[in-house]
Amino acid sequence: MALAIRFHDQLSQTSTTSFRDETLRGLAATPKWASPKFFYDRRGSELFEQITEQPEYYPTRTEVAILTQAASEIAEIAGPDADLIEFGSGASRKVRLLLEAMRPTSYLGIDISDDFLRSSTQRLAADYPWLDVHALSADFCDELHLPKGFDSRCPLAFFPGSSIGNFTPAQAQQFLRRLHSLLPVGGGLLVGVDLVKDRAVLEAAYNDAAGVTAAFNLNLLERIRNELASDIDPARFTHKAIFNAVQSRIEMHLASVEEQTVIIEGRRFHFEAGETLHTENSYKYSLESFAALARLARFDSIQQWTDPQQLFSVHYLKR
Ligand code: AVI
Repeated sequence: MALAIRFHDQLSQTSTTSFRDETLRGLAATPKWASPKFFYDRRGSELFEQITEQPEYYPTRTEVAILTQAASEIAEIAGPDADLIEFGSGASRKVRLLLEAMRPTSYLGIDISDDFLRSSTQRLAADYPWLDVHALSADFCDELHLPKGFDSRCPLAFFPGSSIGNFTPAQAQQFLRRLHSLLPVGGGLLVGVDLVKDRAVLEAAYNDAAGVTAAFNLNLLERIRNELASDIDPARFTHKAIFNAVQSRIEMHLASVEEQTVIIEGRRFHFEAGETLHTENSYKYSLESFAALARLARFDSIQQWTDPQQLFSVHYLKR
């Protein structure tokens, strides 16, 4: 019999306020920006799942292939008492490979997308009746506390998908430091990191021919139109994704197709034709540059796995 999921909510009651306040702050800045964490309402989470199935978007299938090969080695390094904590659990598909190899007692999924988290952890609880499943809806960019009732002596934190690349290197280091203090000595962090490569391969991954990434990016404007008092029209913006080689990052933007003024919560924001709203960075690392970043956060790099084409990497870090 599946144990009931224990659902814990740490999303502040102010999450709508923070969407509103951050949106207004980003649009008032020069250049204009928006935080990528607001991509993930239900529609955005669904679109992201579709992105992972696009032929151009290599990270997901490559990481799955790496994890499939490495799962038993990961289980061995983690040890028999390890429990799993997944950050940004989304559809929780990759973690199944680890659950099957490790057979932990407990699993904690953490995600900002509340109802998406509920349905994916419900599926895990149904499929793994031996697993004690916890779900925590939280913004892990904020201060994080493990929920009461999830007691693990030896947790392995899992942060897949190169989500760490959506932080600037300074923010990534800060996030790793916070994880370092959250984990007990001996605790591990398994993190998926996208590798720097040919511009053409990178740009294709963020400009899929089916237009799913474009819809994902534009969905942010749908959210502004639906959740805030706004006349913003997504049809008057286009998706743009380019590789910035100096910063080693893919940048996603929404470019205004014409000169226009939009109203959000009573405030007016002017766009020149072609002016962009910078919506996301996706940093790409080398194996060495990521290991160096992890060392700055006082983690030891225990093992790294990659694919034959060196597209993607998975790092086992230990506290
Ligand atoms: C979630 N994150 C790691 C994805 C990425 O590749 O940076 C988000 C994404 N944005 C556009 N496509 C995918």
